[in-house]
Amino acid sequence: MSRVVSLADEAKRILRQNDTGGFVKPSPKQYPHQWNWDAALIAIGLATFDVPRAQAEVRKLLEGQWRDGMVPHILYHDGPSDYFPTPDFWETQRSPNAPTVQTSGLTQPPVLATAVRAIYERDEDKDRARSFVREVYPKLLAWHRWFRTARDPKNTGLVAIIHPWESGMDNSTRWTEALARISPTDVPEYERRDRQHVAADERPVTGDYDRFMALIGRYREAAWDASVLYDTAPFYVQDTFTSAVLHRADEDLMFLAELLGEPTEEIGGWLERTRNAFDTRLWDENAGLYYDFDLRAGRSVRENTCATFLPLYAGLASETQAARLVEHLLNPDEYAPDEHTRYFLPSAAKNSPYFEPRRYWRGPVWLNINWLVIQGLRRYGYAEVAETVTAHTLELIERGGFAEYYDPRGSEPCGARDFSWSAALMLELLS
Ligand code: 2M8
Repeated sequence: MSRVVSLADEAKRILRQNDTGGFVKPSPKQYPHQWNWDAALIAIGLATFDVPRAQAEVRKLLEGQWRDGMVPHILYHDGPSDYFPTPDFWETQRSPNAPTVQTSGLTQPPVLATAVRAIYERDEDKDRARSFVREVYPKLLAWHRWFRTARDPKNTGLVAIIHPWESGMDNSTRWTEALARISPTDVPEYERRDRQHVAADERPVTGDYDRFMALIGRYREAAWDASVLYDTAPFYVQDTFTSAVLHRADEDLMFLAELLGEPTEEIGGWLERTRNAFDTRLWDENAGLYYDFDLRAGRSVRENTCATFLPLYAGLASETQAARLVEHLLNPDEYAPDEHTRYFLPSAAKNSPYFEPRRYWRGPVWLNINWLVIQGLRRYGYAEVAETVTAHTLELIERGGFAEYYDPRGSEPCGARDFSWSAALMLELLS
């Protein structure tokens, strides 16, 4: 059997194994519920061999949509498990917008419209494909509108996140300073469970985890009301990553709107405003990098992480900006392999004082990030670099299995194993 066929078979086995029948868990242990961007990325992979199953994954995620349009970050379809936070911890019933199924009170990077377009394009039965788009389109539009009202009420073109978990890159080095300003004194009582299945040095340190919980404590007191949180949330950051993912998803939403003959002016306005804001607020001409903007501190977060490459994926960089980003990517002091690291793409620059090669989002390689960056490099014509990152991605899987993340110094798997988005995105890469 060829190398590619056996990897693909193994990836499908993992997706089937993690399928509860209702949704696909991110991994057999550690993450037993449905997560927002995991579900979208998993659906992209499922669509390569089972379109109806991919559609079902999207429908299941949309069951959790809040009345104000937010699609939440965790859905507890089957009640509590050994995962913490438990469904009750969020106290989301305090909000009049919460849905019937129990969910978290946060959101996550909006890959969903991109996934719906991918499912549409893969589906050979175009009647079925179109009626699926017709069914979910109003829900996608409502979510994208929610981002603009709840997370960018001043209409800057950049959406903010109120918790590191909303970025999906929960423990990124770019949150270090913003988290340090949060007092961990009013931490709600809680018992951490994320180190039952994963080694402690691969998970966030206690001080950071306490702050994650302190933020949840504050937000549930505010009944998860976005207008209150705009003024009071201690963490409020215009995140390059989320805004870039949303911009790309707006492009895909525009495609879906045109397909259905729906109005497109509103989406066109979002696309334009975000494009301008990336240049004026996030691009740093001296550094040649995109930096997040911390609205509470009133300044840029000058941390170099893999998030800086997302404007390539979203088509937000000019040719010149793209060339400068690729210089950073190929610099061995930052991201490229050297005598210390072997694989693309460390999740934080290696020369950051906060870089840690094994700790969750502070240095390890994540395959969803590699996949997003590969799309971006291809979009800007850096085919050879994209090929190199692809080859590294496949080699990591061959050597380390379908892990949640990998130590870039070798190929040692870290975090959870049999990880669904790693399997799903490998299928997409090979297809
Ligand atoms: C990780 O996040 C959860 C909290 O949402 C956790 O650590 O408990 C992150 O990597 C996040 O991006 C991901 O969606 C989730 C499930 O894979 O795990």
